[in-house]
Amino acid sequence: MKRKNGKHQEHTIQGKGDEVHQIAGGGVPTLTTQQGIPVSDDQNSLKVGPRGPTTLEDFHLREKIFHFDHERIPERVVHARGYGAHGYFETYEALTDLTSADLFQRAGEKTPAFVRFSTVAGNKGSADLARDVRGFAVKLYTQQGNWDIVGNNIPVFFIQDAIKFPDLIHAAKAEPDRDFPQAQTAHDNFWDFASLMPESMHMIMWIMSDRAIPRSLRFMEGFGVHTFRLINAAGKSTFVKFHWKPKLGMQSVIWNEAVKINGADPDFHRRDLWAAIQSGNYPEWELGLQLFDDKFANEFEFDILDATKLIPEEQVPIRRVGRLVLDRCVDNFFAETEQVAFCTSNIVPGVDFSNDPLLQGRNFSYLDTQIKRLGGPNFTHIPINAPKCPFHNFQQDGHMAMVNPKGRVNYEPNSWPSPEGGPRESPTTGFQSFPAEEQDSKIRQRSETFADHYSQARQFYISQTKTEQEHIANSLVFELSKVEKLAIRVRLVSHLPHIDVELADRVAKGLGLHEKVQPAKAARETRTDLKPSKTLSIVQNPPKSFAGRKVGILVTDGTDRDLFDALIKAIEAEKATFEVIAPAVGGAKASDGTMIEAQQKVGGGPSVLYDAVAVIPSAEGCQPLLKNAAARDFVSDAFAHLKFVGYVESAKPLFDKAGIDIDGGFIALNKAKGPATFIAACRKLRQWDREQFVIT
Ligand code: HDD
Repeated sequence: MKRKNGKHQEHTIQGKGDEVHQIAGGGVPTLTTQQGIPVSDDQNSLKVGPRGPTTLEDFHLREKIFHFDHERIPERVVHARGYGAHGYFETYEALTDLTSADLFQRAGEKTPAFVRFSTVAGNKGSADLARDVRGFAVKLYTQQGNWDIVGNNIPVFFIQDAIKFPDLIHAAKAEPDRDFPQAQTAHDNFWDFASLMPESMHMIMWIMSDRAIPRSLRFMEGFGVHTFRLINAAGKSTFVKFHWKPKLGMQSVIWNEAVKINGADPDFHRRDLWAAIQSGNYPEWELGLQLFDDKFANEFEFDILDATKLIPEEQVPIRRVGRLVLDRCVDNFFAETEQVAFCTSNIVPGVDFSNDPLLQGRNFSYLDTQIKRLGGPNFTHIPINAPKCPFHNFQQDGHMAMVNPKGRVNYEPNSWPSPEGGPRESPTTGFQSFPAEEQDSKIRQRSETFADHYSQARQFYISQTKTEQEHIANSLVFELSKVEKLAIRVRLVSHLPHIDVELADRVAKGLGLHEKVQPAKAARETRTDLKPSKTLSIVQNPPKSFAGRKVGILVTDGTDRDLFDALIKAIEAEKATFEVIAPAVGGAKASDGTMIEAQQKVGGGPSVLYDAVAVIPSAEGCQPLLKNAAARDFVSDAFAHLKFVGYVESAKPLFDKAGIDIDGGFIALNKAKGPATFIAACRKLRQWDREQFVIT
């Protein structure tokens, strides 16, 4: 511990003794401070003697710690937890008749895109499988500026007027005194608010459905929600609603599965997106347009400006006009996903807003929030937010100005000739607002045309399969059972008879309400003439294949190598993926003595992480699994979550031990064409018939 010759010989070595420790030279760059000063020692602060005190003079220490202290920016007040990726949008055909938007002028045009998916209520570190709306925000870097479609995976919203948004979010997030529950609406404040806001009932049906627990971000739809306008070169306006349709189809998990995924892999959704892109299985959505004119708007049963309503696809079919492909993960999560700033007010020539009062409020909120989050007005200088087309204006200065105009002229009009005089407005190519005629008194009033709160809630409910209806009832019972105040439970249930009497009874029974609940006073009677819309159901719109899904294969020493290989071949032929789960992550020795590589150990890869499972132990290898709780859970959860199970005879003792009765969803793999039959069955995703025998 003594100084030798004034040097800290023994102690400067501390922290550098590791054989992987490298120093600069021979192609390894020299570590520097932010000011570019080369650093000689990054292991020890500057001290008076080896045991201190530390000197204030140590600018390297101070700079390093100061920077660390400032690493966080405010997380988003909503949609804090999110995951982004880069890609492109490709236009199928020119849409010049509809819009002058540059990205729709040429078939085959590719526009760079960045997409951020998110949950709404939870903090940045919350688990992915919360029951929640998913944000689906798309930034299109067009040749005429950035266009943001800041949507959700649900086509309607809770409220009709932006003035209620702070209340909605306060009520949905953790309660302010106790700061829980995290990332869930299953608490008094949310249901108190919802029960007092009948306009939320349509959205409540959606968030209580399986839409709010998607299997993957890749398997969900996206919606622009509001009505917008497309404007063509002649100034003609067409109303439009935006839809994103996943190429791989829709898929959700089961609530009991969601709860377990959150424990097994809280990053399930982001890991899935990352893995798909890294492996070249690029997720893809088609952009669908619902186009309609003033006549339709006037005749439609509801107000097209009311964000709690949708237009059924049966009434206005969807025209698919392009595809969105995500083909690149971010290089740096913070720089891109955290700093990306979406604004509903970012639209391009050829697109315009409608008077939806929710949208009008959003147009203020997003810009405002970016200034707070990103620290000033220059957030468009951050590469992820900068347009990819040329841009010129006279805005200047402010915090962290990165893009600074050169020259003398910083105002307009000016009499300096080009180029010194700078950019000029363009009446021909510049953004033009649609000259809608507006005239009325200035009032605070909700339109009468927004008053029907139950009819589309009913339509959504009756469009679901029996199974899906049951899930809605079950989640209402679950959420309301977490509400402490009986009056709130009762008040919420009082809305349900307006949607469906049987649903109301089922929820009341599930909650053990002893007295009959009187229906709430309705501003409008529920319409019963709205027909079921098949496209609102997930189960009635199954995917065409098992592509993009994942099989978990449970193996042990002695697993039949030929069978394993045949199974892999069938999975890969379907463009699905797999993970091998073995008693040890080091892998298993197959029947022919070769090693089967494993990605998970039993317990590390529970079946909730897979869309289907194959259980192919050897008879000997199965024995230790019988005592293994995780192995038993692997099969009993697969059964309870209605998964297809490929199996061999020697797995049967494990099924017996888990109390499983083999049904039609179990496919014997060692029969002729076993693996192919198994994968073909998996295309149905779940053995729904089994649900009547399982209560989760
Ligand atoms: Fe919002 C973020 C979607 C209503 C105010 N919202 C945000 C994000 C999405 C949505 C996807 C995350 C964007 C990202 O990934 O960075 N919001 C919606 C949809 C709505 C909606 C589909 C209804 C149709 N939002 C809404 C209203 C207001 C806001 C009515 C306020 C009046 N939303 C915000 C915000 C956020 C936001 C506070 C938080 C972080 C951010 O904007 O960038 O400004």
